[in-house]
Amino acid sequence: MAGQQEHEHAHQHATPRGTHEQIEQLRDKGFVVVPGFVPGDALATLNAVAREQLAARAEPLEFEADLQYPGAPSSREAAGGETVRRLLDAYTREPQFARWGASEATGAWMREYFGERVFMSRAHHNCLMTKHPRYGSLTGWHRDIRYWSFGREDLVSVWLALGEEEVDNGALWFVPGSHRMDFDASRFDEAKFFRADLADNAALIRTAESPRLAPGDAVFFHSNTLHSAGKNLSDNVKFSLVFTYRGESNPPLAGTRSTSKPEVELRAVGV
Ligand SMILES: O=C(O)CCC(=O)C(=O)O
Repeated sequence: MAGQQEHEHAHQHATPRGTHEQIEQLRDKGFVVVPGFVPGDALATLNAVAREQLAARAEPLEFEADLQYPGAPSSREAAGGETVRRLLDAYTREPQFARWGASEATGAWMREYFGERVFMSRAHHNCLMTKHPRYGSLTGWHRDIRYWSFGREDLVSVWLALGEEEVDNGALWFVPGSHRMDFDASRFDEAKFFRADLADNAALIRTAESPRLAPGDAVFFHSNTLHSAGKNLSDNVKFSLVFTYRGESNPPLAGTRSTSKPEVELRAVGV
């Protein structure tokens, strides 16, 4: 029975092999899993570096207590108050992280998606996300576009799973096709979370999928795709490396937080 479920699960999230087909899936569903995106050796290095970085607790850091999402410690002084949620600015923090933030494979994929030069935004994501057992919080339904100000709502994030990600350790959930839906502002709360208490929203949320990620898998998702994540009920910290990209013709709006850090161009080899 377990085998059968696994088969159905795998089938449900079957990923086309080629970039072109993966892009079509992203355009259609708002997310696509790319299995084995980080090969074994690089994955072992990233895992070692991620653990070193967490142990060193070098700034800039974001704490669970800062955000106060459901399940977070009530303050930095409370039990678990020092639980890290994000090790920020992954790109400048560690060369191995930078290598994956600006990898050749990601650059090629994004240039095909955007059809023009590609830049990584360092203003949000650009982080190592850690989800801790016990004090790691759950994240309500939202679109990541709330974090940014760009001319067009068309950015793509890449979430690299350094370990296994599944429902029980706080994996992401996505609402298929939600990046193409228009929602009235009243469907969101003041913090731009999608209100799960509204019947229409709840019906949509029931269609969500949580793709299981194996270590080294990546999930690419659109900045308008509704997504959420649960708590980590396992005994181990979950590590994910997350970066976001935009096309040349869609720069951040002047005077906004999205311009706060220089971006990184992902150049084609030899250019
Ligand atoms: O891992 C989580 O709790 C969700 C993270 C997320 O959705 C985000 O950072 O936008």
